[in-house]
Amino acid sequence: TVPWFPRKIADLDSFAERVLSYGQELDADHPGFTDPVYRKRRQDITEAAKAHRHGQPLPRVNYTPEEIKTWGVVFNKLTAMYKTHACYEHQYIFPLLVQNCGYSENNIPQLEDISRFLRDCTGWTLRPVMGLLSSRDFLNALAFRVFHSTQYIRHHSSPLYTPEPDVCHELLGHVPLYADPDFAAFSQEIGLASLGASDEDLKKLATIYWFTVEFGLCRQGTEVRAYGAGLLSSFGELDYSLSSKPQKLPFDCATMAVQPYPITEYQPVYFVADSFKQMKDDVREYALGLDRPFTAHYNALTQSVELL
Ligand code: H2B
Ligand code: FE
Repeated sequence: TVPWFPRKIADLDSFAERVLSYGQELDADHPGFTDPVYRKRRQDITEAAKAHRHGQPLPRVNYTPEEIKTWGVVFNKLTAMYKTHACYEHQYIFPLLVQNCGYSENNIPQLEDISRFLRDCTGWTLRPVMGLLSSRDFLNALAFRVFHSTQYIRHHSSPLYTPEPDVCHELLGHVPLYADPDFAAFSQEIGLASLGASDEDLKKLATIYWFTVEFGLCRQGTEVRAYGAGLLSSFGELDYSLSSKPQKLPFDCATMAVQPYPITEYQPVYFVADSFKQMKDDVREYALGLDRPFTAHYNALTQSVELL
């Protein structure tokens, strides 16, 4: 039997309650674990995310000077590296986010403003989320061109480290590429493949997501550059990933889908793609080989999934 999956965009409302970890509870190894002020702040931000429903404006957060300071440290460290380390698409889009969405050292941009901007560019929108979703829920949303984004920021005691996604990871790492039409189409393709996928196939798609959207490298002219959000939001790994230390394999869905990876260390292996267009075609073809009695299409006019 085929696992349940969302058929229309409002069905994503049912994900709001189903977060796996963090959100309000913090593990003992989280830098904010013993800070009651931080924990209370997280709770306020995640409560608003939990209450959000499709069609409503996204909650605005009035960030504190301390939070903005943390953002500023991360922002300056990373933007200084983008010229030499980020893919051209990221570099092209970043100034547009500065102009249109309030990206700056002194301001944490608001999801509502970014979501409107992305919708104009590629039809992608953001949804606020309390914490980590299951792989299935998270990938299913991509089929609707919806990206779930956290809204809280890492603890100020370690601005260059976070054990979980935060607003720096989402807004600096993920958001820029969702304004690129080819990357947008590629990412949606993973989402469409995940709808009703078996647990085994879902794990493979989550692994493809890991090696592309999170940790992907791409060839640009004679150089290799980063497009993965895990790299573009990590000062240390961004530099390491382009060095000669890790292994770099050519982009291939079937190889990538079963490649083991560590989650708490720098990646020993990266996959280098030729173009987002090529990636999209490859994932679509890969999806045809999965064990599923239909193919899924997205009707953007009705914002619903059609099965063929
Ligand atoms: N949930 C949230 N909120 N953000 C993510 O980036 C995320 C997630 N990534 N759930 C998913 C899991 C990823 O690790 C893959 C698809 O397993
Ligand atoms: Fe991420």
